[in-house]
Amino acid sequence: MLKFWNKKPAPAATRPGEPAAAAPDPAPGAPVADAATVAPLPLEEAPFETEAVPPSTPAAIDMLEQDIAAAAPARRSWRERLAGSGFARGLASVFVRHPRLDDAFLDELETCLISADVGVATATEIVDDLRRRAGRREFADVAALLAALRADLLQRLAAVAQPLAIAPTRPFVILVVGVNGVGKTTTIGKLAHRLRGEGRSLLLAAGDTFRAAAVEQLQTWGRRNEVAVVAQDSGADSASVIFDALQIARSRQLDVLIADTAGRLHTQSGLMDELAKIRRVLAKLDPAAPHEVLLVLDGTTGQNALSQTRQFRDAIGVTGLVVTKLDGTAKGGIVFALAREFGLPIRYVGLGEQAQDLRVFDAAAFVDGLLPDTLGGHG
Ligand SMILES: Nc1nc2c(ncn2[C@@H]2O[C@H](COP(=O)(O)OP(=O)(O)OP(=O)(O)O)[C@@H](O)[C@H]2O)c(=O)[nH]1
Ligand SMILES: [Mg+2]
Repeated sequence: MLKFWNKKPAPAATRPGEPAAAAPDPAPGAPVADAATVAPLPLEEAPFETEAVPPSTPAAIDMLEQDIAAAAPARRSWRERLAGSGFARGLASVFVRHPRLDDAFLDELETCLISADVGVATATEIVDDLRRRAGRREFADVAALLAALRADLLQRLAAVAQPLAIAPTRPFVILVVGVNGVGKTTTIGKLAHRLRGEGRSLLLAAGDTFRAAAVEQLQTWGRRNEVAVVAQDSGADSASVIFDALQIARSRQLDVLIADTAGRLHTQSGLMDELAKIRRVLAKLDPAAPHEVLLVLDGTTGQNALSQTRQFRDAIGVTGLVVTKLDGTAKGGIVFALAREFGLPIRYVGLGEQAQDLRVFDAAAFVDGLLPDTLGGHG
């Protein structure tokens, strides 16, 4: 139950150009960030004024209602979230239109998997196997075939369902990359919410210095989760923002630093160069940083996610994936294509826009959310 609310954000917490005196003293011997460019940080030292709001005041009731409204989607299951996906709807319709387990059913299943972004190779493998086994009369009914399909899909995700383990290295640096609009900043906000909930101390770095609104968007998430954001004016050097943030996170011995990056620069090669520079600069402070490079992919972009993964992997290295927007109209099958093609760990999926909607990737919940629930009379 939410007991405390932000009364207001710490004034000037992230305003550039604030006098250094407002910032708490760094640890002795720690590198000192440039006060002219890095805003003073509100961290353990009462970053936000909070106060208990008696539940009877109109403001408190308003807050409570907002809280309940925000919390409600979290209770929705994977199945509810994935029900609108092309995969789930397509599959449900195959089972309705083909009540009998015959060639037409299997052909249509294959078409359905392909159009749900699973990829031709995977779809063919899956259906060829089912066809062989159906020929051997292994399936008494469609329900038995569905169970076999479930097992096959699950097995394809077993190796990639690896949650992000935050190593005790302090600070654990997470660099978040991806093309524009995929959900990087939103994912960082949700991740901050999750990590704060686990009791970790963290810092966010507004490394997307290309878009003016990007800093503000990250700061909003920071305020919401009472997490400080290191930012400079837009147009600043992204690597230097993130470098400063790492210095600060180190001097304060914070658990995690999450760095946002641009999704678009003037040219795509410019973006990859900038990301490579961020890596180089971070390595000067900590050769192991970033400890995780999270590539965010938009689940609605289909096969394009494959070429994005290839590009980012080859240019800067990727250690984990986040697939967003799997609620709504995404087809969902892209997750299987990614698993087959790259075998990169899928850390999280985005099942909505709220803070609670970033879920640790759970292969069984995901597959069950895509498959028809009951077979009502088929078989
Ligand atoms: N439905 C849904 N929307 C999402 C999800 N994740 C992100 N979004 C929305 O996608 C839009 C873009 O998200 P951003 O976080 O701004 O994307 P970005 O990658 O930071 O974009 P740039 O900063 O332009 O590179 C926003 O409207 C988000 O609310 C999700 O899991 N589900
Ligand atoms: Mg962004």
